[in-house]
Amino acid sequence: MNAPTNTVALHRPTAAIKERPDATWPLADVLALFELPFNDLMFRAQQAHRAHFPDGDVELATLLSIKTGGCEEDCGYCPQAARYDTGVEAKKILDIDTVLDAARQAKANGATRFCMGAAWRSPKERDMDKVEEMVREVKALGMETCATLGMLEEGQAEQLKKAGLDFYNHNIDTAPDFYNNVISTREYQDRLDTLGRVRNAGLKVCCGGIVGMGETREQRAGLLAQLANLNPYPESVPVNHLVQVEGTPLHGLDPLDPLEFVRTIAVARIIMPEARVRLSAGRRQLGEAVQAMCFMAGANSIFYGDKLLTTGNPEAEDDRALLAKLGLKTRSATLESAPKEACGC
Ligand code: SAM
Ligand code: DTB
Ligand code: SF4
Repeated sequence: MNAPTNTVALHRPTAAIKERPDATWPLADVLALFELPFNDLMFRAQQAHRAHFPDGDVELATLLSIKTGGCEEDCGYCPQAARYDTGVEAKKILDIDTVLDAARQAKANGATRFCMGAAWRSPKERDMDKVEEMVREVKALGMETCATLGMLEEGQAEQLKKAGLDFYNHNIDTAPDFYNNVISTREYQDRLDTLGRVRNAGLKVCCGGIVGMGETREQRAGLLAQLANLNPYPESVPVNHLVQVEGTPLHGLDPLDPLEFVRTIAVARIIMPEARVRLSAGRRQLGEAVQAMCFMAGANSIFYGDKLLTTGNPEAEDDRALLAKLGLKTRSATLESAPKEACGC
C-alpha cells in the first residue's frame, strides 16, 4: 500500500489551545445547537471549521490492540469484556517487535499518529515497563504516540510522558446521567480523575465518547458539554458510533439516525473549534455519503487501517479513495513528532 500523496503541513500545533477561564457551554446552549435546522447547524460548523483549520486537512491515526480481550470491566458496549460471550479471545500483551512492525507499516501507509490500546481496567507496574518501551520506540520512528490503557494511578501519566507519549486517550463515553446505564465497574468521576492526571503530567488529552447507545439527544448534548467544559477541552475528540457486537448488552438496539450522528459531529466542531474531531468507530456502517457529511460538519481525523481494536474499519485503500474523491488532503507529520536527528537542528 502507498502513502497518500496529497499532504499539507500542519502549521497550527494543538498546543495553541488556550486555557479558558471558566466553563462556557451550558447544556441548554449545546442542546439548542442540536435543535437548529440541519442546514443552519452545518453552516455554523463549516464557519468554525474553516476559521480554525483553513487547510481543511484530515489526520490519519492508526490503532493497534497491544493487549486484547479478557478485561474485568463491564462496559456494556465492549467486545473485550471477559464477562460477555463475544468470541474475542484473551491474548497476552504483544511483543515489541510486533508493535514496531505495525507502527512502521502505519507510517508507510501515511498515518501520523499510532495509538496503542489495551483491554485493561488500569495498567499494572509490570505492564508499564513494556508500554514505555513501545512508546519510546514508536516515537523514535517519528510518529505521534497515543496510548489508551484504562485508568491511571498517581505517577503513571508522568512515566508515560517521560517515555515520549504525546496523547493519552481516555473517554468519558457518555453523559453523566446516562453513564450508569452502560458501566457499573467504575465511576464517571474515576474517568475525570484520570483525565486530570493526564493533563497535569503535560500529556495532550484525547477524550470523546460513543453515540447510539440508546441515549437521548439531550444526553448526547450532555456528553459534548462535559467535554467542552473540561478546562482546557481535549486536543483530540474521538466520536464513536456504537459498533453493536453480538454478546454485548448493547447489541440489538435500534440504530441511531445517521443525520443525528452528523449533528453530533457538527456540534462538537462548534463548541471545541480547535480540537481534532475524530470520526472513530462505526465508519463501516456509516457509508461514504454520511462520512462525507461528517467531514463537511467538521470531522478532521479518522482511524485509518483495516481494523480498530477487535472490530472492522474501512479498508485503507477505500479510505484513500474516499478522501481523494472528496478532494481532502491529509495532515503531514509535524516536526514536533519527528526524530531529533531528522529535523536538522
Ligand atoms: N480499556 C481501556 C479503556 O476502557 O479506557 C482502553 C480501551 S477501550 C476499548 C477505548 C474506548 O473504545 C472505549 O472507552 C470506548 O469509547 C470505545 N469502544 C469500545 N468498544 C466500542 C464499541 N463497540 N463501539 C464504539 N466504541 C467502542
Ligand atoms: C476511541 O475512542 N475509539 C477507539 C480508540 N479510542 C481506542 C476504539 C474503538 C473500539 C471499537 C471496538 C473494537 O474494535 O473493539
Ligand atoms: Fe475493558 Fe476498556 Fe472494554 Fe471497558 S472499554 S471492557 S475497560 S477494554
